[in-house]
Amino acid sequence: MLIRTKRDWELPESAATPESAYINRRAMMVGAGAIAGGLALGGRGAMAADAPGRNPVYTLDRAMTPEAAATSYNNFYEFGTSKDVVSAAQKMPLRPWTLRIDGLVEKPMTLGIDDLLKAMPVEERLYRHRCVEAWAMAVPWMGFPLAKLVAFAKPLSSATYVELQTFGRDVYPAPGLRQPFYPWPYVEGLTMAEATNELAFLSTGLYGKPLQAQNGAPLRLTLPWKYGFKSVKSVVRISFTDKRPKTFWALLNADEYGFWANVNPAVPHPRWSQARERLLGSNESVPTQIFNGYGAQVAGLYKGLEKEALFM
Ligand SMILES: Nc1nc2c(c(=O)[nH]1)N[C@H]1C(S)=C(S)[C@@H](COP(=O)(O)O)O[C@H]1N2
Ligand SMILES: [Mo]
Repeated sequence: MLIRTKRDWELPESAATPESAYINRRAMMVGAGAIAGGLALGGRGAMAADAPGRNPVYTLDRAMTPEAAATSYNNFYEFGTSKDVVSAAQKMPLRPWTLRIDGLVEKPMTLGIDDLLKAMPVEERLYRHRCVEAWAMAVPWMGFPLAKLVAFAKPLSSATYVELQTFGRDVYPAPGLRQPFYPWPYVEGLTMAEATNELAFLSTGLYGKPLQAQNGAPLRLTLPWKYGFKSVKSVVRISFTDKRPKTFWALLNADEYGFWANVNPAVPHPRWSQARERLLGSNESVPTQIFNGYGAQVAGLYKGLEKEALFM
C-alpha cells in the first residue's frame, strides 16, 4: 500500500499505454523497494532516487506519448524553425561536452558532462510537457533534480536567479545560429525558489535511453509546470545571478513569451487560445490545466505574485 499524498495529476497505472509496459514493470520493482524504504523511514513520498529507476511519485493522467512522436516533432531553433530537426541535430558531437558553472558561486568551475553525471543521482520521472503552441506530450525523462546541481554548485546567499544557456557558435555552429534575427545564445532562467522546487529537473535521457540531440542532449532543463520554451536544451553554462535573466523568447516578445511562462489556460496567447491542448501522437484535444496540473507542487511559489506570474 502506498502511504503518500495523492498528487492531483495522478491517475491509475492502467492509463499507461502498452509501449510503456516494459518500463512500468521495472519501475514497479524499483518502486516497491523504495516504498519499503520510505515506510521504514516513516516518510511520505517514496523515492527511488538512489537507483536508476522510476520515481513512483510522478505518474500521469494520460497515455504516454509514442516515443517516435516525441523524438521526431521538436522545437530546436538552433537547427532551424521547422519541427523536423532530427538529421541536422544528429550531426552535433555530444562528447566531449563541457559545462561551465559560474556567477555567484563559492567557486566557479568547468567540468566534463560525464564527471557531473557521476556525481548526480539519476532517476526516471513521468512528466507532462505543454508547449506554448498548444501541443503537449507525456514522456519518461531520466535525469536528476536541478536542486541537486544547485547544491553541488554552492551558490552564494546573494544569488536570486539561475540562468541556463544553450551552446553558441563557439561550441557548435548549428545552422540556425547563422540567423541574426534571434538573440543567440538561447538563455532561460528561473528564480532560486523555482530552481530548488522538487519538480525542476535536468534531463539526460528519454524512454530509458540517452537523450537524443533533437531533445536537447546531453543535458536539458525540464520544467513541467511552465510552457516548453523555458526548458532550455543542450546546456553549456549555468550561472547564478542577482538579476533576472534576459531570456531568449522574452527578448523577442515579452508579451507573448514572458519570463514566468507558467501554464495558464485562462490567459490566451494573442493569436490563439490556451484553453486546450493537442496530444502528440493521437492528436486528441484535452483541456489544459493551471500550472499544467502541477499546482499542488508549485502554486506556493507565486503567492502574492499571481498578477505577474500567471499572466506570462
Ligand atoms: N536551445 C533551445 N532550447 C529549446 C528550444 C529551442 O528552440 N532551443 N525550444 C523550446 C520549446 S519551444 C519547446 S516546446 C521544447 C521542446 O522540447 P522537445 O523537442 O524535447 O519536445 O524545447 C524548448 N527548448
Ligand atoms: Mo514550445
